[in-house]
Amino acid sequence: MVSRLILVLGDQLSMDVAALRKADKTRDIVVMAEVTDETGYVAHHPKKIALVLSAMRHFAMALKKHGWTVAYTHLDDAGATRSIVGELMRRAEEYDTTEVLATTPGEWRLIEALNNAPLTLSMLPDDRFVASPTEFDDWAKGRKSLRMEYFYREMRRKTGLLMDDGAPAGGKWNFDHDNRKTAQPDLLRSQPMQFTPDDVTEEVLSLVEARFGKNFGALRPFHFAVTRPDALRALDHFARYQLPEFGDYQDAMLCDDRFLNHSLLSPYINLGLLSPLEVCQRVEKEWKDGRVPINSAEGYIRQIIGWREYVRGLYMREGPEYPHQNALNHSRDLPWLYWGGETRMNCVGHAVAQTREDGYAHHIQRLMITGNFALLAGVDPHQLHEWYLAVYVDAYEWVEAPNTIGMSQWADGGVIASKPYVSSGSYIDRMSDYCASCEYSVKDKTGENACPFNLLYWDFLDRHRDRFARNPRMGTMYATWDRMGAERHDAVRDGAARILDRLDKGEVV
Ligand code: FAD
Ligand code: DLZ
Ligand code: SF4
Repeated sequence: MVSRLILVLGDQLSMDVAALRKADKTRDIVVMAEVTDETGYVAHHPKKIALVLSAMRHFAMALKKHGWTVAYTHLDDAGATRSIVGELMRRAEEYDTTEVLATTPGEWRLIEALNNAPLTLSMLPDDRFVASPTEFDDWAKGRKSLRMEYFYREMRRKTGLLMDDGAPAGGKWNFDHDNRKTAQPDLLRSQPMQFTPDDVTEEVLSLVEARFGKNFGALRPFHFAVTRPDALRALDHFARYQLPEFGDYQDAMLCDDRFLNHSLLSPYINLGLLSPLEVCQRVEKEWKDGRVPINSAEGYIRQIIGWREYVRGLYMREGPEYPHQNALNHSRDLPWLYWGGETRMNCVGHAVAQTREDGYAHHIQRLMITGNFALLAGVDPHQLHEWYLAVYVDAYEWVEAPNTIGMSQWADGGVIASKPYVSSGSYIDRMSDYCASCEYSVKDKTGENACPFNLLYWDFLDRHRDRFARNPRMGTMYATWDRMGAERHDAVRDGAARILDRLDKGEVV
């Protein structure tokens, strides 16, 4: 019988991925390829490239151990092409077959490239997700608004997670109300598990250093898991030591604790090393066994079968043009401070420094610090999208674009977020300890020393009054603004213009 080529992409590293389940070890060839189109479609953080390539190499070794024939292309192989399709064509010639079995890629870019390739392609649904794109579309059809909360309830019913005889465990679907505690620095708080690079990873680190050392981000130290057994250890560590207080501190930020109780599991789930359902089942078990309170278990499970599934469904539904949306017509260039340029804003400085060093920032830092600032400053959402796609080790367009374009920048005109996620400095002050050591004063609403978030927040609302004043969730904000009076309005507008002018001139803000 003729061999088929079984494509396994760098974020499909699961023995259970659809194309491998359908393949035949005795005759098929697994194709895996490190290619410059993938390592270079944005200037990825060096840690992200190292993580993907090392995890790919380890996965190929595991496949071989399980008896598969693997045609693996290393980035530096002589004769290698630039692209996934190029490598499939090369292997097709080598193995004298044009038949390819693939699991649907996460991104439209690659789906389209594969569909246009002169190959006999079968593209199987990526069933690592709880909901298929069709299920999401069925849920979305005919709804006026696509609120995550209602989709999440469907996912709870479908998976049976945290369900009690058809009703939500604990009597409520959502315990977010209990999840807004501020955190204190705590030396005893457990941090995500770290791993020491083995020889394979060291070889990848040298390659990445030589080829991508100039990209934004520190390559070393490198402590990520690159195999499924290690990713399972990271999950176990999180479930035992960090999960119990995950809910309480989900929205908190601290200068000296970059991770708080966040799991740092997104890189492993997105690569395929962990399945989203097994992660949720483990979390549910911790709650069932009485080791974890319901607000933490529910809060965590909601992030995965709620937000993660929802953004994926939305990305597939909205199509390839979604990352180009710009409902507010924002056009400011991404300020240099996002690439590590000097800033006096302690919160942004911390979020960016940590992004550079770790390739990681947690959700509230992404949404309410870097995202919030960009939205208030009117940054071009596509430039910001490319930044998020590049700088985080867990970034793939299917999950990053809805979070950036939709949730964070309101650039999709409100498909995801019923109102823009904007805040003044007081929210940041309440949820973090950044303001206490900032050069700006969060208490000052106007003047040279006023927190830029304070100035830009009111200026943003003022600039977009036509769009948002009638939004029922924003009425009180506009009423507050209106009560401030003309003199304060002028001071806010002048102060905001000063900040924006400095950004445009590349001066320190
Ligand atoms: P935890 O706080 O421990 O959360 C648990 C898990 O829930 C995560 O591992 C993740 O799988 C899932 N999750 C949580 N929130 C979301 C969400 N909003 N969307 C999808 N999944 C979620 N997440 C990515 O995986 N890749 C991205 O490229 C990405 N880009 C983002 C860009 C912006 C502007 C924003 C606001 C959020 C983005 N997120 C992204 C979502 C979220 O910030 C990360 O999933 C989370 O910070 C990962 O860290 P963690 O594993 O410690 O998360
Ligand atoms: C992110 C990434 C990188 C950096 N490199 C590769 C690679 O060399 N080969 C590969 O197959 N995949 C890589 N990936 C992951 C892909 O970009 C990912 O599969 C698509 O973005 C679809 O989600
Ligand atoms: Fe950020 Fe403003 Fe607080 Fe400074 S004062 S840390 S700029 S919110």
